[in-house]
Amino acid sequence: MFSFLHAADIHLDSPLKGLEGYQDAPMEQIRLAARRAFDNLVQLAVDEKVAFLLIAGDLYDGDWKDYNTGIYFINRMGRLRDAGIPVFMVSGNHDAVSQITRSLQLPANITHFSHRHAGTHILDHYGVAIHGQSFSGRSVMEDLVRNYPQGDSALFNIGLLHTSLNGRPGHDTYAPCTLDGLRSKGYNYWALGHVHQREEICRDPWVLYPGNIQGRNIRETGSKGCTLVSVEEGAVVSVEHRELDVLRWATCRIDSARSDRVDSLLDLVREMFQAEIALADGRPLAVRLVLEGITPIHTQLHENRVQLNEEFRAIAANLGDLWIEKVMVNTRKREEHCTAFAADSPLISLIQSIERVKLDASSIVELVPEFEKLRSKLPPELLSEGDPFRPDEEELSTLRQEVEELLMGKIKQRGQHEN
Ligand SMILES: [Mn+2]
Repeated sequence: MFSFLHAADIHLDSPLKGLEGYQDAPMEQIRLAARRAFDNLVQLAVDEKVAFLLIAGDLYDGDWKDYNTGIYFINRMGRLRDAGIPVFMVSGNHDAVSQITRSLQLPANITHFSHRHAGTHILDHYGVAIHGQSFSGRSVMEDLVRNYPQGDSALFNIGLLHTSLNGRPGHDTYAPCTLDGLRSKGYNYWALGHVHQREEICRDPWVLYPGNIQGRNIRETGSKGCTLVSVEEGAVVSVEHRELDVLRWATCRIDSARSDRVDSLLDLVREMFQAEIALADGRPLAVRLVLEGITPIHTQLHENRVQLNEEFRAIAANLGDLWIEKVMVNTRKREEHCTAFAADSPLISLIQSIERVKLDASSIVELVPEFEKLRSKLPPELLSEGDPFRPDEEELSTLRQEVEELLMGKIKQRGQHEN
């Protein structure tokens, strides 16, 4: 009987993007989080006395700024070497061979699979064969699985692979392959990387994304960690998610329909924050607050935004280590705007057309053709995490609400003058 750890998408020392604009962001905590989560991974491997550790790509976020990232990694791998734990890893799109121009000699307990061909390492003591191939460049568009050897039925076979499978929402396509392709190799466990949200694809055989070990921004919410796999007599007997993250990201959605007064909304927010704090189990929290629903206090929420944001921050400060990343007011009002005007008012059709405006990501691009030209000149890694030209539905909806409120306020003022 033995166990092993499967981790992926560690993105060591990934730069903080988009946080510069916030004056109260816990920058140091966020910046150090990936390393501290990685320390937790090393500690877990030692504590669980695992047979080996697998890293399924994107250990690094991109080229090292200096050698410190590599030195740090080597130091932690030395701890595993001293504990007798070997490490097997492949490179992914972020840390492909061509992406990392600096290099350091790795400790002897690390096996880094080649990008030239699929390789196999046998661990005789455990009866395990580990198969893997690294990315050579950022965009590997061929199906790497085809090169992987057939599993040896006398051994427990593991495939280590960085892939988007047949496509995953929110993740770029790299090394596409199919579940049938993976199955055809006759392996017992496919240790995948690339998708940052933990996902069990299949149990026979096991095909799994462990998710990243630490959320890095508001798109990476919830518990983060690695997967601990136990094997007995050549078969997987247990697969467990183990939390490693040191700071938790969460989105709190408040249904404002339940509030007819701002006070009761504040109570709802407090309750939701408390629930998230309980889930985070002592970790500091970074929270996005989204107010939704049809509510009678819609206009109040929009008019008093600045004051309300401070109220939310005060609630957070009172509860503990909770930072509000953003507040999005996405509520709607009960009555139609038109009811404020006589049916024959010339303003009615203007209001109706404002209410009909739909914004989606493609219409934003269409509005300004230069966007696409500008966008195509940006390096792809800038766009992979939150493309400024492709805001998500929620951001667009908030934007639309704000514009509508602004226009309606002006129209109503004007309407009153005319009356
Ligand atoms: Mn990746």
